[in-house]
Amino acid sequence: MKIREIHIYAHDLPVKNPPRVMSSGTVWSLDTTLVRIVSEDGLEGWGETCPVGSTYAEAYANGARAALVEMAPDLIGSDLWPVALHRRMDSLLNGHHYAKAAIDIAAHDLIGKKLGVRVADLLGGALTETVPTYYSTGVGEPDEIARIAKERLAQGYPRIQVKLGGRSVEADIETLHKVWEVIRGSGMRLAADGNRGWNTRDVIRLSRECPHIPLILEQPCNSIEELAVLRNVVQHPIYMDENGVNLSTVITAAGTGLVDGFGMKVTRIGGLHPMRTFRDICAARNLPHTSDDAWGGDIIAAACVHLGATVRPDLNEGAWIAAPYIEGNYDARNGLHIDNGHIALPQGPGLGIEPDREQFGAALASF
Ligand code: 0XW
Ligand code: MG
Repeated sequence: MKIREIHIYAHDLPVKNPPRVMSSGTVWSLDTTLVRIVSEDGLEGWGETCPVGSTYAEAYANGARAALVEMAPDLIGSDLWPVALHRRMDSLLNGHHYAKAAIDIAAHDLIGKKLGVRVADLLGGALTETVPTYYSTGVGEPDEIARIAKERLAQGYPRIQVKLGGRSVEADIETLHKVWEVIRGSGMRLAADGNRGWNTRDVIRLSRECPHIPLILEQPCNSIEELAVLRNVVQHPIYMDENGVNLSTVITAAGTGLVDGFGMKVTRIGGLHPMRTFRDICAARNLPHTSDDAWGGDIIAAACVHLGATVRPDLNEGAWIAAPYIEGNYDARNGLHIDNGHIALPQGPGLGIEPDREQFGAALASF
């Protein structure tokens, strides 16, 4: 199966009730990049990559598009099967996983359509038809975040991730205490996501002042070295998110016991093919993880949910999608939505999404 055409689109995704505040930056609207691949037999597959602003990860929208334009001419005629496709992409450009991921996702969509199977089945087989998700708050006032937590608990979310950092640690500690007051005893799991925004001093204090709260500390500090410092000092489990930039880092972090789990992004690690390996490494070491991305519409959401359906249930921390924070869908009929804290796995072949191409306007570049 070979690539005949590649088309690249840009699309604006305004944030519902803006802005969204994280320790790494504040965003009002997200600039997403879509990729449409046409195979030699005329089938189409869609991919997407959408960094959440330019300061969350080492990724930004124009960077994704520049990398795609760099690779695309030399991908025409390339094989769509993931091993060959990734070898080809790596021979054209070093790094830039978040751009390669859009091609990888489109290839999975296309192969699924060609074979008449869902992407979850290409990834090893769905273990569930309703994938758990979690709600991610912004950084906000303690009472407001506790109110949101209560509301999401009532809506059936099994897990909440509270964004913290970038302000006084006292406000973060107060927020966690107030959230715990409303979810205690409910079974709802709690992640305290610093998004790299704390120093080790503040994490140590936060952990000591929340001894009774069974939270996990997600990407508390900026570097792997700081995570290693915390490892021997704090009592709370530590998950790696932003530092998990490739499989090599994941192998080391899992193999040395540096972390207790991961928040993982499909595009950060290069797409569904490496994500599948990541999932299996985590299973081998009994490490829980999410199946997320930073942002994006129905295409990236479907990719996360298909992968999320294949994660061992006892390790599944959920597939996060941006649907609650954006208006509308790319596919009015099959677009993804959350019901009772879970997302129904799309049923059609490939990703199971038929995007309304009109929404994206003319392609920025076609090869
Ligand atoms: C909650 N997420 C998966 C989406 C946001 O953009 C950031 C991210 C995270 O966990 O850091
Ligand atoms: Mg995170």
